[in-house]
Amino acid sequence: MTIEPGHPVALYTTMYLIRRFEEQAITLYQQGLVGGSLHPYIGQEAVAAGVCAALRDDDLMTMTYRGRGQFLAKGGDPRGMLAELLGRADGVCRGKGGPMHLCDLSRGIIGANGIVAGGLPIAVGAGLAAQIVKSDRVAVAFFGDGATNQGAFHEALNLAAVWKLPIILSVKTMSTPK
Ligand SMILES: Cc1ncc(C[n+]2csc(CCOP(=O)(O)OP(=O)(O)O)c2C)c(N)n1
Repeated sequence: MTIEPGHPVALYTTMYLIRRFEEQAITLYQQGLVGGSLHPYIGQEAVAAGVCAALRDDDLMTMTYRGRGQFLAKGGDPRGMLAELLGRADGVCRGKGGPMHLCDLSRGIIGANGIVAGGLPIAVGAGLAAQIVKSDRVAVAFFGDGATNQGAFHEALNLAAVWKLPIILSVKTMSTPK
């Protein structure tokens, strides 16, 4: 039996994977094994699962430092991400990105960003590139409501609207454990 993306079982499986990964990540962080800061995605699993279920593999995505949920939902490798958190050479960014700067170009994950609103202009650039090469792929930017106070947020939305770019904006407004 094939379970299609978007099926409730597939969505729940993704949400469960994210929750369990984050719980383990918190444990590892508390043990001092994760470099930098760790911003949990617990409580927002459904957002990543739902949005990413509607994406194709070649659609592009940016997220924040709280981006591990989206990384998993877009098909990123849990083992590679875990190794990345631990700073290992077999991590998805060879251990140089850590928990806040994940990317996996093979899955269209063009980058998590430690700068609030930093992913929005990058997603707009990805949308512009898709438009220029006449691809029907889309670019998605995940961000928190704090990003709406940044100039980059307004500049990105303005350009996306004026140029009619294939951009999806996914903002979360709930508070999350820091
Ligand atoms: C440009 C910039 N200013 C300040 C910070 C420090 N900072 C880190 S997280 C954060 C709060 C962001 O809130 P929000 O965008 O709602 O996302 P959340 O952390 O709640 O997911 C701030 C101000 C930063 N990373 N980047």
